Amino acid sequence: MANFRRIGRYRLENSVRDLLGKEIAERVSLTRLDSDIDDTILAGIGAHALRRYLPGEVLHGLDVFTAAGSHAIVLGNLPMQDDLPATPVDGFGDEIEVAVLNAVHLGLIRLLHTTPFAVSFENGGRLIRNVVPNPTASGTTSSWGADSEFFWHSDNPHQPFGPPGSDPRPYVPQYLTFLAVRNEERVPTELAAIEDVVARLDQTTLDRLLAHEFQVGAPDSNDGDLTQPLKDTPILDFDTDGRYRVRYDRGTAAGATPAAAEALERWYEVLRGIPAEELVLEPGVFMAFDNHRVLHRRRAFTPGPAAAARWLRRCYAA
Ligand SMILES: O=C(O)CCC(=O)C(=O)O
Ligand SMILES: [Fe+2]
Repeated sequence: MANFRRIGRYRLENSVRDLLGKEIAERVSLTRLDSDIDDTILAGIGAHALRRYLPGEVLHGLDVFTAAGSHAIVLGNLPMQDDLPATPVDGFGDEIEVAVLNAVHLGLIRLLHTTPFAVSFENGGRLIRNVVPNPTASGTTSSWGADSEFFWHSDNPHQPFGPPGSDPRPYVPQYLTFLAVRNEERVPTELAAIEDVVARLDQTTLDRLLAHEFQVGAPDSNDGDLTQPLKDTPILDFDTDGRYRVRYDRGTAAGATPAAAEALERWYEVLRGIPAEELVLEPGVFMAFDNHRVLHRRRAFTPGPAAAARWLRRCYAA
């Protein structure tokens, strides 16, 4: 069967990585830059250096990503810091210590022509989510979990889709961006294109998933008392360009009618066999994907020693 997944992949030469790292480290060393207070300044520093050193082909790929409607973009071998702190397994660390990472990450979000944002009901309202094996989240299907599989899902699917050009915060985030810091466990982040799922559904199931007969709740990562489930909503619908988009989390989606529950069961069976991209995000890899048109998954894993455990940095963008 055809495969609809479109992922742009790029990797920097070591010489480019080193020039970029040197310039950004110099620029951020003069002041104390925090991702929650100084995000615009960090983005400016990062974007300037990236525009100066990235090859034209990579700049072009970033430039057209959102307009082209690709599912994801991956850029490897970005500069890291020599003086990386221990993995903040309890969720939060000193953001000032990772200013180089933040300048790279927020600079790339700017080159995508998107705006980074945080939501008040998750991650303590902080801009960057440390995706780490947090011992307090064990047994939960959360980006802080490890021992449970985090099955195919979209992030914050309990929110409605927003009209283009809105304040993104009350809506399903359109883009998820990640900068990988550590992944010695080599745990992949898997991506599946919504078109590949739809192509494998029978017509009855597809019609039912488009009906306003589902309830979709907030994931475990949300501060429970601050969010409400969305009711009488479809799992699938169409964006303003007529493309399918999806809102789903196995743990929080339920059918409100017997037919809807049955369709959700069929959908789950199809997802279990869906073709996917398995991306082991290594240190220095940036990845962004369209959370409206991509489902993602992370399987259960055994974390390495806490200080060097898997560590991705995630930021929503729209
Ligand atoms: O750990 C991963 O690879 C992805 C986790 C996840 O689902 C998320 O951060 O939204
Ligand atoms: Fe997620």
